[in-house]
Amino acid sequence: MADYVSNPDGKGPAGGWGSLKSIARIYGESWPTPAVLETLARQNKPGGFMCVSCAWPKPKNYHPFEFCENGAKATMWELTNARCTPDFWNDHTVSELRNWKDHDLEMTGRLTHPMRFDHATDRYLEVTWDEAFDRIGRTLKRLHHDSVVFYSSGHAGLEASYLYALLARVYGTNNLPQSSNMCHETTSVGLNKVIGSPVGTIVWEDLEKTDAFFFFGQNPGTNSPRFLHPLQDAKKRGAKIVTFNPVIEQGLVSFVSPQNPFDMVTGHETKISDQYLQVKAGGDVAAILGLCKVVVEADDAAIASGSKRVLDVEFITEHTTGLEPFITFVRGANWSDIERESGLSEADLREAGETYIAAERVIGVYGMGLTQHAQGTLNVAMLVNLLLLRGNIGREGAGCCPVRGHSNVQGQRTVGIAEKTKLIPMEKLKALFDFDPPMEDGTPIVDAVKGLMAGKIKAFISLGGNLVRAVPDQKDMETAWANQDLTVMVSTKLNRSHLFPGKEAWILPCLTRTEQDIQATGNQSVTTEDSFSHISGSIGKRTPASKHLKSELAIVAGIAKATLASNPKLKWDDWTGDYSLVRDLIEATYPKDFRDYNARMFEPGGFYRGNDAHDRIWNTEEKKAVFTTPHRLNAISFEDAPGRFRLITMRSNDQFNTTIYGYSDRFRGIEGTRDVVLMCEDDIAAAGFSEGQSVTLVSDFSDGKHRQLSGLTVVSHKLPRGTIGAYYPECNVLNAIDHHDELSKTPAAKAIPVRIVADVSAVSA
Ligand SMILES: Nc1nc2c(c(=O)[nH]1)N[C@H]1C(S)=C(S)[C@@H](COP(=O)(O)OP(=O)(O)OC[C@H]3O[C@@H](n4cnc5c(=O)[nH]c(N)nc54)[C@H](O)[C@@H]3O)O[C@H]1N2
Ligand SMILES: Nc1nc2c(c(=O)[nH]1)N[C@H]1C(S)=C(S)[C@@H](COP(=O)(O)OP(=O)(O)OC[C@H]3O[C@@H](n4cnc5c(=O)[nH]c(N)nc54)[C@H](O)[C@@H]3O)O[C@H]1N2
Ligand SMILES: [Mo]
Repeated sequence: MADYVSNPDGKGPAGGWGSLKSIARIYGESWPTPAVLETLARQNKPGGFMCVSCAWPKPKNYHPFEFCENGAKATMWELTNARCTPDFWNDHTVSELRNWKDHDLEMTGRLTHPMRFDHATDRYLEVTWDEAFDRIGRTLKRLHHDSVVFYSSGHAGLEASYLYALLARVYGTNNLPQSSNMCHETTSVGLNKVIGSPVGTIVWEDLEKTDAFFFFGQNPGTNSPRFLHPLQDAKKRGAKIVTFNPVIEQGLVSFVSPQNPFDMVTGHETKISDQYLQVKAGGDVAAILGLCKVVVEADDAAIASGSKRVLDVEFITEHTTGLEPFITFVRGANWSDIERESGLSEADLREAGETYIAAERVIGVYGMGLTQHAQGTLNVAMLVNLLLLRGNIGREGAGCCPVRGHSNVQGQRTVGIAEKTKLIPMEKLKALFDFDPPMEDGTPIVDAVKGLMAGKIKAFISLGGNLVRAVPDQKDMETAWANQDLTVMVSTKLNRSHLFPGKEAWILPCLTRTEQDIQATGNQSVTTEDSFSHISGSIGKRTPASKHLKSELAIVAGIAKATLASNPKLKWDDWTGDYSLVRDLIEATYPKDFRDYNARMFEPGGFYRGNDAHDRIWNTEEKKAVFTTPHRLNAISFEDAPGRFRLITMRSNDQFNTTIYGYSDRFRGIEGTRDVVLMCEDDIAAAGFSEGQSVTLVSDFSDGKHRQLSGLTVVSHKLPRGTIGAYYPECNVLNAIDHHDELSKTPAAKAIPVRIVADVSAVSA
């Protein structure tokens, strides 16, 4: 605790005027009309539209403006006046655009027309929708179903997603990987393994009742800023917050609510974390082991003195398995190993452990800092161990809270976008649609990318996303992507994946959730599911960016009609005309989750789909919650070595994944560039570098393959020794496709082994 200060580099609290200024900057660049304010006022409210940014839940009792800095940026980014029309291609070729930055590509504006890539001229050309569907259908019919992948990024609503999964299965494949394969697959696999739930267990009311939040590798200030409001409320009623993060993230330090006039005028900030522990990247297994050790020692002392037990014995006996070997391991662990592997002191861990014991109800929050590691599922299991010791799952004010990414990433999985057949009620699909669903598992992202590189995957349909930029081994991915027979991208803006067109390549531009979606029965609403498993309706009211756009659902139906044999049960036109019919199908397929779906979709705060672990029903193999004895003390797959660093790939406050809004990471004080590497002063000195020097990061992964990223400026930042940081997606050239979580195959993007060398030009300059 010694050197934690509320305002580490004088950068000011999260929220507040900085947040309004940051929104206004995007306004200056691309905000079209004052009508946007009207749109923002409807964001995340019943009868309005659900944010296109992250999956943080929408409260029943909403604020006047229920959006955050980054949700507003995401909305305005979509509502830009700029248009990337067919004329754009009169002046540019695809080869030339490869030299453009991600930011500049998306700044060209909303895509307006369906386009086909023309190899002769190296440009995209305007086509009609009929031509696009017809030719895509013909190519898909020619290809083998195993060689085609139907990817989705978590944007599209439940209705389009359900039909997309149906299209893939009737076509003959379960190749339905999703963006969550790169983030919370660790949760789907790891949390499911230990508590039988692939998603978090808490609901909104738990946030209001908890006594303590333990944060592991999740950054609410940037990635789920509306979370800062319940955190601020919790602090006001005396709840404690303990944070484990190698980087000091401003949103976890202090917050000024832009929704609160008093706070805004006085600059009154709420201190968020009571204790901030700068764990090493990959050091959480040991850190959590330390916390468990404090709990077990306190319990042993309670037994010896005959006082009240610290473990929740009743809960453990009735609901869990595996305590004995785990507790033996904990007793046997020694503090010097824990300190070395976590980078934290025994004293600091004891203090955090005491906070954990003192709290009656605890919520464990986590994000990519736990999931994107070679032992990510072990990280998740360790957090669950800690929670189970005191019965902190399935009880009011307590539980496990993985904070999801894309706005509908969780929901897409719920309605069938999944490569694993065991997750899908195939018999129901068979009965509803009169076809034989494929019974072999499909491919997750890592295997799909490897299949591409090996030439086995020949076509990718992308419902959103920018996979070329999002996956490891980006350079090889560019070549492999362009070698495909067919690439189809359903997109809103131009991105790098469009610049590596397959032999036949299409861009199909779609409406976004803020826009009207007029079909045969009028303006359609769609639904999404948030991180707390609540389903909310969303209605767009804005005039579409172009009259040539189609909805995601209509595009899916268009491809399906052109590809699949006719079948009277597949009523693509009827479904496109009236999305409530699709909701009926979802309800018929998943009756327990979607009871009275059409009637309940506009309930304030959304309707709750339910969660068995929340009710202490454990759908694990053991039918109990499982204690996991760790097989190692860190979450990485390599040894430390002199000159080898653990690279965290970071998100700035000015991006949404591969969409780069701008070059201001104001919370970390980095302005005007993303080409930086953050290191602590001692590491800079030990390596013989100086601040401002230009360096190259070189992969030090065990396969020995050469991967590098040059031209990064060294910036001094308060980090643990041996842990360095640089931005995603730029760093994806450095990661290896084989570097992933052992069980879930989530790419390990938070501790990439690298070396650092000085750039020659910089040395001689
Ligand atoms: N504005 C904005 N919002 C977003 C996104 C965005 O890019 N921009 N992306 C969306 C998506 S798809 C997702 S999945 C989520 C991602 O949201 P988060 O889960 O918050 O993801 P990151 O920012 O990648 O990393 C989270 C934190 O982990 C810390 N960390 C890194 N390594 C370790 C470690 O070994 N241990 C611990 N304890 N901490 C570590 C990092 O310092 C960082 O603060 O956000 C969603 N929301
Ligand atoms: N090194 C490293 N790599 C990472 C990560 C990391 O932390 N570090 N994070 C990983 C994570 S968590 C994720 S989720 C992935 C993200 O991977 P993806 O989901 O594939 O990428 P995005 O950047 O979210 O996709 C952006 C594109 O989506 C399109 N789009 C935007 N809105 C819509 C819409 O409403 N509909 C449709 N159809 N298209 C739309 C736009 O054309 C835009 O260019 O990256 C992963 N990669
Ligand atoms: Mo994500």
